[in-house]
Order: sequence, then structure tokens, then C-alpha cells
Amino acid sequence: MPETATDHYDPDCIFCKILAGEIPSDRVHEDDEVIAFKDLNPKAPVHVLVVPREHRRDVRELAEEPELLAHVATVAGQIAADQAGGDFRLIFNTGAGAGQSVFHVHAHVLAGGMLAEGEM
Ligand code: DGP
Repeated sequence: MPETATDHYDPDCIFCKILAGEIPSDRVHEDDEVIAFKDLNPKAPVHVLVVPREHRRDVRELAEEPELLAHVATVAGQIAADQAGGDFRLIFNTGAGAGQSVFHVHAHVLAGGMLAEGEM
């Protein structure tokens, strides 16, 4: 396990690898609890993923830690304020049937332009 990883590092998880610095990412924020980086396939002018450092599968698990969930929302708001004037959409795809493809919980922050219904 890399020194930079947390106790919850999952070697099969792409976001754990990004967190550990094994895969590069365009980071826009980091603190003790979360990092945020630009989505590889942006669906809006600002499309950032806010990712807790510790591996949690989805927002249902994250909801067991309300302070961390609130921190994710706070960081999302700061990013939208810094990069897009303040308004934003916050999306947690939860489960494969809802489009979740990376099973390390992440919040999509979408801002800087409206999206058509069903586009995300
Ligand atoms: P979801 O479908 O909700 O699980 O979203 C996963 C997002 O992660 C998707 O929009 C693309 C993004 N993504 C996947 N792999 C990488 C990567 O290696 N780097 C970055 N920056 N984003 C990634």
C-alpha cells in the first residue's frame, strides 16, 4: 500500500489510485477529508468530482457520516463560487442502474451552463 493512501485504500479502485497519486488528476481542491478534481469527460463548463479520501462505496454509505457528507456539499459550493458564479448542480449517481461507474463515492459538481434534462 502506498504511503500516501489511507487505511481504506482499495487497490482495485481508480479513485483510490488518484487519491494516492498513482494516476494523475487535475486537482482543484484538497484538504484532510476530500479531494476535488476535474472530470475526465466533462458534461458542463465546470465539471468537478468531490471525492472523500476514505473509500466509501456510494452516498448511502457516506450518509452514515453526516459531517463528511456536509463537507462534500460545502466544498462543492466553494468550487462553484470560485469557478462559476455560485449556482451548481450536485449529483451522486448511486448504483449501476443509476449510472454509477466508479464505486468510490463522488459528488459531481456541474456549473457554468445549463444541461438538458437527462443529460447527466
Ligand atoms: P459515475 O458515472 O457517477 O460513477 O462517474 C464517474 C466519473 O468519473 C465519470 O464522469 C468519468 C470520471 N472518471 C473516470 N475515470 C476517471 C479518471 O481516471 N480521471 C478523472 N479525472 N475522471 C475520471
